[in-house]
Amino acid sequence: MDHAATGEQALAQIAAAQDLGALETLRVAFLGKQGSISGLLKTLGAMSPDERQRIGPQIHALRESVTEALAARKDALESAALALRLASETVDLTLPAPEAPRGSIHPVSQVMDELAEIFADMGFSVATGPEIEDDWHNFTALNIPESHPARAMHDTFYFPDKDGDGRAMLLRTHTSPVQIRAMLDQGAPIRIIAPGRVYRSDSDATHTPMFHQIEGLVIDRGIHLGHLKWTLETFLKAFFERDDIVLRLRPSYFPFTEPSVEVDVGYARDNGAVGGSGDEPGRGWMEVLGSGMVNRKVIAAGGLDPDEWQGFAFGTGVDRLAKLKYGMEDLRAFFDGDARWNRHYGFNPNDVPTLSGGVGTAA
Ligand code: 2NM
Repeated sequence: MDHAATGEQALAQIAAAQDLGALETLRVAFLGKQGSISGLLKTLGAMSPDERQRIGPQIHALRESVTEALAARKDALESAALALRLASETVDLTLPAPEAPRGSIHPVSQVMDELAEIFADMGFSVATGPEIEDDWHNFTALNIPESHPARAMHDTFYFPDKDGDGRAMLLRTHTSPVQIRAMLDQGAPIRIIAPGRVYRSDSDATHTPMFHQIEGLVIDRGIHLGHLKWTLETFLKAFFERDDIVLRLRPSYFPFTEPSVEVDVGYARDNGAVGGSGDEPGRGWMEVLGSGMVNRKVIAAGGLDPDEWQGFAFGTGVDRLAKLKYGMEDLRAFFDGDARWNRHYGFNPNDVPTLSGGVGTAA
């Protein structure tokens, strides 16, 4: 057997291996358990001492040279791969900086983020629910009877078919069904805000068929109007970023609250500032929120005992809040997707609202 010839052939094959996979196949073929050189080593045991002394060193030398050749080829292949990668991943530091991102945050998204931040600080979490609802969650559970005008076809977008339980399906007209679902799913106590899209068949300068609402719900033992007033005052001061906010609470009516309270904020026209008493010239009251103590029937529909649990709720339009705070003219332009409007009123994506940094810092 000519081990020198075997060696030459092996070294040639190793030198010709084009990738690490081919090289590994060769290593196994030569040095693996069933490998040819491993086979040669096994023949040493059956040799006479003379033979072993003559042939043993040849086989060991063969193994040595093949091992070295494999390592050298592996090195070479790896360096070549690295060189290729470095060549393709060059960065030319003399080029100008890449352009900054051009997108901006829509004022509605910005205000929603501000609201979530403000209410999180008061211990509220954010709850969401389906935009396609049934009339039980959207109306019945909220003490809105069949005959109520809000149920009329011209306000509500209905689907043509009923669901499996025979309930009429619709696009939710407010986010209140989220609160009903929260009561049924979580039980009490509850502190949530429910922001999201709602739909009503209505369109003019101050109404769009889709708009954004935020509602809040607090349920606990012994909740009363004082908690409601403090919460809304604290929220409005944080949102408008001033301490001189004056609230006016007016008695009102909603089917889901009793008593119901409409909340106005005082404003001054001359300097555009919000605040002050609305009864002087140039000043007025601006309606910003609807609210009230949750009706006993609604608490019961939420699966809770109204003798044990009380609560307050409130609701307002996010788009309207954005308009008030950032001064847009026409609500319809909010959803036109006009890039010029978006650029003008949009917010810097890096300017995330935080309580510590100020929730309303304009871009
Ligand atoms: C408003 C005004 C007053 C309200 C009530 C509820 C619920 F589900 F807890 F009964 N959610 N939201 C509510 C109360 C909403 O919006 C103008």
